[in-house]
Amino acid sequence: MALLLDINFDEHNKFGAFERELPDETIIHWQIEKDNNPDLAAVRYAVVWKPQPGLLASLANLEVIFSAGAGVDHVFEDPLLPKDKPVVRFVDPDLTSRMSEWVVLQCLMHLRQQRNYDKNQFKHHWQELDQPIASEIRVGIMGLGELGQDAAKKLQVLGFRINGWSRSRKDISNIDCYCGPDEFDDFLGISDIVVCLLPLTNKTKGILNAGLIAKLPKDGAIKPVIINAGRGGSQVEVDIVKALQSGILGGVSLDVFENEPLEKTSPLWDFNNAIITPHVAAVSSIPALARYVATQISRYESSGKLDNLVDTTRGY
Ligand code: NDP
Ligand code: OXD
Repeated sequence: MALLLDINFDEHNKFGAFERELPDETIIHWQIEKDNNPDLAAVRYAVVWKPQPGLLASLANLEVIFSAGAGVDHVFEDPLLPKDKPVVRFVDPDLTSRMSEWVVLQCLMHLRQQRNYDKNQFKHHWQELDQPIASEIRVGIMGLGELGQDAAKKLQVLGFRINGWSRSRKDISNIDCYCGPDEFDDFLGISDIVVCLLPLTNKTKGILNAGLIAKLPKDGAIKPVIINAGRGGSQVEVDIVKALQSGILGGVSLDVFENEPLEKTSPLWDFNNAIITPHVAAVSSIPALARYVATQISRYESSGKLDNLVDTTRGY
């Protein structure tokens, strides 16, 4: 049996992790070995991030596709994706904790006006700024999945008031849960900070747009803020730029972009109240990913079962 790895974030040279976790399997590192025409006939499992289009279709004995990240939109972008193969996404406490760290950091950056203090520091300017407390702020989390629910819990510890919005109805203690398009406007109307942790699907594409921004509260303790670490395809950057220019939005934190890397000419780089990170909110740890894949393969081989299967009709 062989496992094929087609992931492009190998800079940390942690590939030994897969060999350690799956010592009896042949591991084919596609990015390194592709020019040597490796034998793909034995490949039953593939772990991919933005796979080379057509590669998965060329694996005659492929059984399971593992996404190297929590999101799977990059897998579905392959026009030749074999539709009959199960797709498993990466769900792991390591990834979840990383995302919650980022989300909590961003909420606090905006709450405590850290960017304004940074600006004043560089001017050697001593000035106290208006300071609401977390319990005055309503954070609306779009996407109450693995990541959204963990971020919610950690924000609650700091006192933030949490609302959540998902596709299906949820009942989670201490979270005001909204669901579906019918309850979206009510959810937005009470969300001072919107945190988007949605997958990219045809229903979530472009959802962070001027219409959404117009529905955010005007009576909050801070001006509305948008935080997005879901996918860049969910945001309409031209609308976000206009809302920052007009002052409707008090700030944004964006980890993902319509086009990545974000173009050098994008106006988003230059707002003091726009915090930009290069799609690093929750990078998959290679050792954690290798452990996860090895556990799943062992379970699959003994029982035929897999966790965290993607529903291909929903797209996530
Ligand atoms: P989950 O599948 O666990 O959760 C997704 C949530 O989004 C669910 O609550 C789901 O609702 C909700 N949702 C999906 N479609 C809709 C819709 N049309 N309307 C309302 N709610 C919707 O995913 P994760 O929490 O694990 O990950 C979320 C996303 O985060 C990933 O898909 C990926 O794009 C992104 N991500 C980004 C990273 C980064 O570094 N920037 C790192 C990791 C992930 P329901 O519960 O009803 O199904
Ligand atoms: C993911 C990501 O989906 O890093 O895991 O974007």
